[in-house]
Amino acid sequence: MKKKALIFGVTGQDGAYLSKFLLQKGYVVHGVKRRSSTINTYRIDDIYSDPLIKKNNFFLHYGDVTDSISVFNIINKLKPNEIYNLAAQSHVAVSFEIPEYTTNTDAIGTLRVLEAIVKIDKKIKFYQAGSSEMFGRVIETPQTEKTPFYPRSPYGVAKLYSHWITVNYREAYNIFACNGILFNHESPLRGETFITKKVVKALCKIKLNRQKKLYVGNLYARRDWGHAKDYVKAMWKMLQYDKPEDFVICTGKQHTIKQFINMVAKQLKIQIKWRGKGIKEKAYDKKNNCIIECHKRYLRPTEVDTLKGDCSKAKKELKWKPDYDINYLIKDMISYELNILKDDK
Ligand code: NAP
Ligand code: G4F
Repeated sequence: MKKKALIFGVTGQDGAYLSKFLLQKGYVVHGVKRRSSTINTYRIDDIYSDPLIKKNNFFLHYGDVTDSISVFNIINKLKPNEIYNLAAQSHVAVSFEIPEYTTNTDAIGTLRVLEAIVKIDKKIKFYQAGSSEMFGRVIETPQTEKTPFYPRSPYGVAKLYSHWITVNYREAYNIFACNGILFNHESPLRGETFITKKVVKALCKIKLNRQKKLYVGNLYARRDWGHAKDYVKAMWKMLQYDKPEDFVICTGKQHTIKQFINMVAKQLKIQIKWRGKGIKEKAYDKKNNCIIECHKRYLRPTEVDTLKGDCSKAKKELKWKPDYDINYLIKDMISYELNILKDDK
């Protein structure tokens, strides 16, 4: 019998990579997509034409984690072996603008899925997409599974609720429920308003004279960036482990936003020089044109200044390690972007 997986958030970056990964492992994959006025499946459309993936193993269902009826009905109808809850309003800055919606989706959405599992079939394994944002104003570096949390945004607080409700349902109802505490992971399929995608896309356009300037916020925040391809493998490994536990997934290396920009510029052979300080810091190309400026619009009311993880537990217990480094990640993102720009003249 083929294993059946259900992915909430299938149309997102991780949903797309996880779907392909599970299909290649021989799973039947069901995904929940939201109704939207425009088609929102561009990240998974290629699944249907992938020669490595057997046909008739991938199905989509309309649903929403803010709608407990749809959550219950889908799980009840499918009775999957594994559920991956990747559904979230995942943008930290936006969570300050729509805190109530973010909480409903990112916190109570998880409760709805867990409650359905307990009512329908306690044997269903559950993965919760937790975040390094929960460490927020970090208490120690590097961060491990034992580091105390201190979230700094409505998003981080909502994810912290999801973390603890997952632990609580695991202990209260003896279900196989795991929290992945994933540090930032990126890819060509990353949402356009996250910093890595925003920088790669803009610098590719600047290189091809299709854009003049990029506006960013805090250049000195530090992040531990990995590749989404590696991280979805860790999600799956957590659900194959012999007991349900929580795991930090990261690379253990960190860079500032400014270093990330410099690395992208270097790979694109754009020479840049930085001048100025604070919000007035700007980057200039070799003709002295200002191509990057900071704008206070992109600063957050409370920032997470630094994140750097330690994934020793995942390495030891799950035999997981990241295969891709930041240079490969940037190369992959640039090549995807240039390919699109080439076709989009
Ligand atoms: P993403 O690209 O923003 O994808 C989020 C997915 O959730 C999309 O499919 C989105 O649907 C869906 N969604 C949003 N609200 C929903 C709702 N109310 N009901 C059902 N589905 C809903 O995020 P990602 O980068 O793939 O991340 C996946 C998960 O991991 C998220 O929970 C995120 O918070 C968490 N996480 C991400 C990272 C990271 O660095 N990427 C790190 C740690 C944790 P639409 O396509 O219709 O918008
Ligand atoms: O790319 P970001 O928006 O990602 P952030 O806030 O770290 O959150 C991402 O990673 C989390 C894991 O730690 C996930 F849980 C979450 O769902 C999401 O995937 O911002 C990264 C850093 C921040 O410090 C931000 O202030 O980049 C800084 N930044 C500077 N200029 C900017 C910008 N961020 C964005 N989005 N846009 C800017 O112009």
